[in-house]
Amino acid sequence: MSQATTHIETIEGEYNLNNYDEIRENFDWSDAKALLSAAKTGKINAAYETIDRHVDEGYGDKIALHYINEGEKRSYTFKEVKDQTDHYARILKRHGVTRGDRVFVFLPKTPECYIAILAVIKVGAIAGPLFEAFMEDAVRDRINDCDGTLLITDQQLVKRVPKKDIPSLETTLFVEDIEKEPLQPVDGDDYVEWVDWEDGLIIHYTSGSTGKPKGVLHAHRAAQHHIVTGKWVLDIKDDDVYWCTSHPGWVTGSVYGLFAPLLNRATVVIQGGRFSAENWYSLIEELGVTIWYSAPTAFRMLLSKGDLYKDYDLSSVRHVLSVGEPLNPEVIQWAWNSLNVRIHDTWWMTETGGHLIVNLPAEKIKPGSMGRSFPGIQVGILDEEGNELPHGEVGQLAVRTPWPGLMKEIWGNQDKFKSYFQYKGWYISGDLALQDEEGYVFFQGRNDDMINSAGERIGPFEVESKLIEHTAVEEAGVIGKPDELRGELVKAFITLRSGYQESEQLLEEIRLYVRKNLSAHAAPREIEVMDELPKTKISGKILRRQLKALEIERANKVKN
Ligand code: 6R9
Repeated sequence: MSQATTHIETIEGEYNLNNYDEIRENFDWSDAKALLSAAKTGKINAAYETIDRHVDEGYGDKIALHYINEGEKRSYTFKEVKDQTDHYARILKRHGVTRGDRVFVFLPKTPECYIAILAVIKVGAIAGPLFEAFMEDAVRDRINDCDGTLLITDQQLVKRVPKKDIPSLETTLFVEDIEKEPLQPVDGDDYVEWVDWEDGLIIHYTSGSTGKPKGVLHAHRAAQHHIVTGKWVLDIKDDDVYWCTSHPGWVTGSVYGLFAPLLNRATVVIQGGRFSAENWYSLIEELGVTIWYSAPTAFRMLLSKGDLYKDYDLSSVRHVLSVGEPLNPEVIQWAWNSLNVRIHDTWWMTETGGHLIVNLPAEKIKPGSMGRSFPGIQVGILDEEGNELPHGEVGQLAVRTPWPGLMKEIWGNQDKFKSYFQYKGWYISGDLALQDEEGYVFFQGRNDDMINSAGERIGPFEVESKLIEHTAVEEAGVIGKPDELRGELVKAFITLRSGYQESEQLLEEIRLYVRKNLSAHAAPREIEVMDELPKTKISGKILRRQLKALEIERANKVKN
């Protein structure tokens, strides 16, 4: 058991005087709904709630977005974002986009990416944001799976869109062209399509341990979950400058990079370009970031830069959060000692649509734990029969259904959808965990073969499929190898076809093949050639668990 005994206690009254005991006690999801203006009407539009509403309520001049990328800096007020989303919406409508259509957005982390997503939602269509590093296969599989009809991209990324293999795709729009068109607001024009709470909002493709990525569809009702967790977990107040480092192609980037902060009228920072400790620290200093949401790998990268933080004034930061992978106590300790902040871990998944296990500001943090269930959420640790286990025992991490952010469906895959709900009244996460007497939950790993590298979900099957497409590869088994910086790194065990000789050059070629066709983050960092892969006797399936055990055994040998 990895239960930690040392606590960093609360910073009593430092910045947050909310009475969380009272909040936990009195919480009701109807309070979350009441935060939305749509609560008063039968219909909703999450894009309206996110942007237009604030303009209607008199905050049009407030800064909604700051964009910063290698010296380039732009800012947009809520009114400007509204006008821009109207502009995009007008063009989408001109191209015949209607309620329920799947419209993909394949753009780098720029204001146009955020605006495009919001415009799609505004006209009642379902937004399909794609991560900017995706290569041809990843793009094709996703758009094909849900028959996307329109794509918003740019002249660079379109090179990775194999249009001829995507029959449903009728229209491709380029931001360069959209931006060139004059903004022509027609008085009285309104592009907001009022939809039902159950209507589709956004579709995120995410990996599991088998098969291709699945399309997790969320409904507009999730806005209740977004707004209330933005208020209590992100702790957004009116003068906050909020920065989430994730791209909206990942669920953290859409829910907590876009919806939750803007629903709460925060000023949101969008940082373009790659990670660099210097750029990150200077961004915080320059824009006066107050709330910062990132991932353990990023924090570990900053930690590895030693005293660099001392060169910057980071005193604006008052609240820091983490998600996506286990947050090690060392990192919490580092942030506490060097940056003088606590890192608040949060646990949730693409499928859950919003935070479920959290550390509320000013509540006690137990390093090593992911926190406690959000008010209104009940966590259970279940055995293999679906019975609840006592405190301290490791089992399947489950959550009582339903809650507003919970996915609506897995696109075109009822069986997969049902597999999350095999025990009546519970959602099964696929994670293993234990819970202590105070309700703190301690992550113990995955219950399947899914890989988590730098907080990103990678399906071994997808990588294996790509590997065996290479002419030299006979068979492949892909696992997450424990790694200090990234949590896990993608490691492939392969056998070679006869006639091929192992060489550095060949392995590099295979690696680049996956990188070029699938994506950089899924490409194996290590490839090991074996004479034979371990397999089950009966079905001949590759035993990933055995490969993983081998790696863990090797790592332990090095340590001892
Ligand atoms: C939001 C997001 C979900 C999986 C999840 C778990 C892992 C997420 C974590 C964490 C340890 C945390 N995970 N948060 N593990 N501590 N605080 O990450 O969604 O990409 O769908 O990944 O990530 O294994 O099941 P997603």
